[in-house]
Amino acid sequence: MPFDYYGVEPGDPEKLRPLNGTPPLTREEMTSGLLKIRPRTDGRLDVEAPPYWELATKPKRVAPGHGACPGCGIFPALDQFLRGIEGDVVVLYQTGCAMVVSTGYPFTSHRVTYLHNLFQNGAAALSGLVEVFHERVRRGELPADADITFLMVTGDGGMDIGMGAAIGAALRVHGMIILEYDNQGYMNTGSQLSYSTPLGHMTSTSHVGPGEQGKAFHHKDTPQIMAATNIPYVFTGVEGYPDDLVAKAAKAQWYAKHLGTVYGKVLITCPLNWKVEDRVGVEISQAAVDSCFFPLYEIERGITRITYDPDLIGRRTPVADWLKLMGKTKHLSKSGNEATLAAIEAEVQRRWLRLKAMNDNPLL
Ligand SMILES: Cc1ncc(C[n+]2csc(CCOP(=O)(O)OP(=O)(O)O)c2C)c(N)n1
Ligand code: SF4
Repeated sequence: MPFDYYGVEPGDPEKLRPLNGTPPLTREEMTSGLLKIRPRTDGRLDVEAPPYWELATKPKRVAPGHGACPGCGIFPALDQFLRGIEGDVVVLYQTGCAMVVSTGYPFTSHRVTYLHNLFQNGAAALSGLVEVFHERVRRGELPADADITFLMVTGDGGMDIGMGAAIGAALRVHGMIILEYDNQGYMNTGSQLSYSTPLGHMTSTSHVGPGEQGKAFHHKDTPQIMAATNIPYVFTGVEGYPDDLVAKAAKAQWYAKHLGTVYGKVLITCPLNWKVEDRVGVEISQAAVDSCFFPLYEIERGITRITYDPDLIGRRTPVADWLKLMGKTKHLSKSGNEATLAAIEAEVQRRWLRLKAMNDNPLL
């Protein structure tokens, strides 16, 4: 009898069927030909992308009809990102809402090759797959023109528990993209705090009441952690600014294919646990950017560039305006919480000024 773990069921491939009758996508269907990348003399890239609406005809790699809550920001943001990626994609999802709601056997929402892995070692597993792929091409076991982009999708909790594996993949320079959707908590298991939950935010493990005012310490700066591994490309994005996200996806694909690991963090809205209406996700993500809580920028071959500067276009808003939009942070506008609000504002401004300095100085 072949060795296997107790309780593993192989499943019946005959039973596995796509949601809504949406069949797997072909490489041709996933290639728009509308995105142009040109390497510059300084080694960085120029991207020529059409307006976002022109990419609307590109089919969705994740079929509609999955079980995410109404208004969940994960799949709109993921869809925007994937519209900037051309051709064949293999995706690995770490455990979390995105995986759970899209893979209820015998259904699948994934119209491309999909893997699920243990929560904490997705980056290790996918980096192994990347190497297997290149080795099999080298041996002639796969066609010489086989061309696949490898993408790992993870929540912010996955980037806590899987941080070591993600840094390991980055240090080994595997050609793959790690895309973190940040909903500021471990939502699939009941909205526990993650290290990306900001100061003062309410979660099921950072309460609001007489003895506690939400999370007691600031959120970790994951893009800066990943940038410190010297990977060729790091970026941030939100659903509310799709042209920015698509251009970054195109760069991410080029770097993952030619130079090594890419990391991107996309802030998304979780209506259920942020206690907001289903329809306000875009507005909230834009407010997070305009208040400089979540700046849009990239670090390309070590050079930081702010890709959207609300100060320069007169759109800068107070952080308090963003916090007022969410049930989980409404308490911060009430009397008694002034010190926490001031601490959030001070930290947002400190990180923003540091980013501006990095934008202005290629040595930083
Ligand atoms: C090693 C391990 N620890 C804990 C869990 C339980 N667990 C499953 S999903 C999840 C939270 C995931 O959070 P995140 O990555 O932020 O994704 P989200 O649910 O917010 O989409 C946890 C703790 C697990 N599956 N494996
Ligand atoms: S709990 Fe939040 S992140 Fe998870 S599916 Fe619902 S809205 Fe999306």
